[in-house]
Amino acid sequence: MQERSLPKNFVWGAASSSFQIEGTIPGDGRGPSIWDDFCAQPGKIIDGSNGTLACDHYRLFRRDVQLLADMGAKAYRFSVAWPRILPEGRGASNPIGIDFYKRLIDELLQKGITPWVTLYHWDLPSALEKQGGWRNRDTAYAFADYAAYVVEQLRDRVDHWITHNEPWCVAVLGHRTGEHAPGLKDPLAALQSAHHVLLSHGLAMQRIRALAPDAQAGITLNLNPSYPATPGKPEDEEAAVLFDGDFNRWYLDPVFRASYPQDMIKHYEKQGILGHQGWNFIQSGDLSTIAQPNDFLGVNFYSRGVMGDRGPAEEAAKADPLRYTGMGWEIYPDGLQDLLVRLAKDYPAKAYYITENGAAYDDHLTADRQIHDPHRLRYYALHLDQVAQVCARGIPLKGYFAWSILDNFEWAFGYEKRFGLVYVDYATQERIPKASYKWLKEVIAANKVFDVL
Ligand code: IFM
Repeated sequence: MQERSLPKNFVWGAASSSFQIEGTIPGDGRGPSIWDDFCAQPGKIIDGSNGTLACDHYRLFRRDVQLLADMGAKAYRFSVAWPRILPEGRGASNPIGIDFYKRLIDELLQKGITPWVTLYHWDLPSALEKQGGWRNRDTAYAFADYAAYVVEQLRDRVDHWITHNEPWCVAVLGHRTGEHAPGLKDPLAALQSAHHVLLSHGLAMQRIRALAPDAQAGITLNLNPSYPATPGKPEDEEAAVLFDGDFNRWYLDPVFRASYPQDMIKHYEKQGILGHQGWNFIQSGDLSTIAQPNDFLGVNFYSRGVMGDRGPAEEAAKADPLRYTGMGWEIYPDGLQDLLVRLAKDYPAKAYYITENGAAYDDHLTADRQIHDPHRLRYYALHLDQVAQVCARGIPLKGYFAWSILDNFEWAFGYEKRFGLVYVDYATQERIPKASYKWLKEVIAANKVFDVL
């Protein structure tokens, strides 16, 4: 790997989300979310855990901001918990909740770290789920009102807004496969939810523009470039187009082109999942609402999809930490460059930011309480090498947020999967910066990616 510089003013940061790190302290006015409810259902979270304490960031945030500052982070991407702000999802607000974010942001600003606020990272207020959650169009309007309230409260401190994190996960993992809250296995509910989340993005963008005209605002999508296992083999090629449609284009097209992809409309129709009301949940004018001009697209990149049979050798390779992460996700750094080249061509944006990228691996504390995480460090190095190459091609990739600053609650995997640059000893809440953190700190200081292998 050759040494490569990043552009001047490149935004280096790390990311987190509310439910994954904050903890839910009784008596602070926060209402329950669908993730509290999901965790309470036996068998949903692999280690039976929940978000009650998580990283106790709600109380320890100053320590965590110091860790970001020590690493040299220029920006921190975190999410606001909707049920902390509006415990019932709409109506009365909770001043203790908004005050928490004001204190967090003040701490960041004092340390010269720019806050990037995600308005929705999956913790929907339970009260709204009782009314149909994202299947219900009203939730899109409730989200826009919540977003406007948060922007009003924080616009004196915040200039970077992300409406949603990974609508694909909300729709598909939450409503089609049931792996995430609210745990439905209903493909029609997934399509409805995807549409209402996208609609709520557009509605919230309008409110952000009105309230904070000088702020930068956009959405974060998790994108997974797809490849045929055997290039040229028609079934694999077709499957790759379908995967791309379901995973990427279903979200990119409405946001950038005010339309849903025709081939996917036909595909879902052929699957017979639409019911007698057909596409009625998409109302006239929705797509132009969704396609608000964005200042940037946030891209969460972890891996790629390969469609078709890759043979038995590939199955065996899953145990190889140089080829697969601890999540069983293939390490394919070239995919990051392929993806950004494709985005720049098909979905041109003023700016792109990698708003998440990182890897879970099993970490082991040494006797002197260190974490040597060579595989995670290698993952970062290989991906940052691609980031530098993308920038060198003149594509406006303007920043990179590592996922995540801390080990945290990895949804259905509970605390078993560690994505942090900083190890969290959950028994004591001690924070231990890993070798990858120390390496990234040097990279940020040099504004250069260099070899570590
Ligand atoms: O932990 C998640 C995060 O909440 C959303 N993007 C992917 C990460 C790793 O799975």
